[in-house]
Amino acid sequence: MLTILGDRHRLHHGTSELIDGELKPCFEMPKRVDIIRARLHDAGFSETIAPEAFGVDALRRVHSDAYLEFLHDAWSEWSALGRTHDALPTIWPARGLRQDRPPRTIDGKLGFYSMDAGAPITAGTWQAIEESANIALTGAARVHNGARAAFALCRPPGHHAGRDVTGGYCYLNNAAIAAAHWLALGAGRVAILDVDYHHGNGTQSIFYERDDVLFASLHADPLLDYPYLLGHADETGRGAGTGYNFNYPLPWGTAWDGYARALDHALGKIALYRPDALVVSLGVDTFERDPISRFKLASEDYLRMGARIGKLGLPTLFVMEGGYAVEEIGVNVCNVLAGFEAA
Ligand code: Q9C
Ligand code: ZN
Repeated sequence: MLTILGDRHRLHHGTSELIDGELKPCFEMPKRVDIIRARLHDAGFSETIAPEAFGVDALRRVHSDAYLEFLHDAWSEWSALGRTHDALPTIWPARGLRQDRPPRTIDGKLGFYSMDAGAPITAGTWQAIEESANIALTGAARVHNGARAAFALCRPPGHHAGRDVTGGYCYLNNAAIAAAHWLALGAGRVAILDVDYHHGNGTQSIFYERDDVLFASLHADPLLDYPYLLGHADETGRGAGTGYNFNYPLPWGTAWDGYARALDHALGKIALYRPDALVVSLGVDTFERDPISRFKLASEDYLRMGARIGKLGLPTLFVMEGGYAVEEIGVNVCNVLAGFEAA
């Protein structure tokens, strides 16, 4: 399995996030990539390459110009006020508030472009998210050029980021950017399978009205868990996208049997769609000992997950999303890739 990875993710290391009413150390940390890299090496996945630089046009297929400008300039505008700690929003564009007049000052912009306080902006965030997107783009290009599959070791993750909104540790939607690139390279249909514990609200919203990208997501029921405000089963797409969005909200405590039933259903929908390529938003926060999640998948289950995805026989790009049981994240990710290759 070809892996695309880089070092600039290290420039993004948020200090704290709001958990249970307290500021606690960020779960989304550079060590996640270190552990995955070490395990890739031990598991014999030694073919690694650095990302190429694709430029802003590849990001503009998914994100608005105003949002990209905001992300690019946020740290300099924040630090110009003498602030040295992470930039976090203090207001959000909730019901009843205008969505069409971006504020001019940084505190206003942080709120306007955020869904929560889960995506701190630091001095190196732009460099890290730009590289993370380039990692996904390089992976899509490699698979388009004939590789059977690739693993984009993206960090920060991306699936909660919408066209012009950050949230849940996400800034640029790497999976969506990869899918859009595949279409630009000539693919007619791309499917995205999101197996992160949390609903991929950003990815869903980006492609909700389109029939050239099918989105299927397995996740904790949004009535119970983050992101709370999207991910129900009755969200099936709109306009031309009607019938191309599939959500599988699952209860807390879901273990392999219940998970596999939903996964098989999603894979059946993807097979019927006959996509030219598959992007897998690969979160392993479904793991039984994940510190912020409540599913019960065991490490061996990730071999089974990879095998079922592999049986589709599609050109496939795995894009790293969540997973916070840091010591076990490498084993779980490598099990998905090994199961896929064995299929
Ligand atoms: N009590 C990803 O996995 N906060 N993002 C959870 C738990 C947000 C997760 C709070 C979780 C975001 C990419
Ligand atoms: Zn997640």
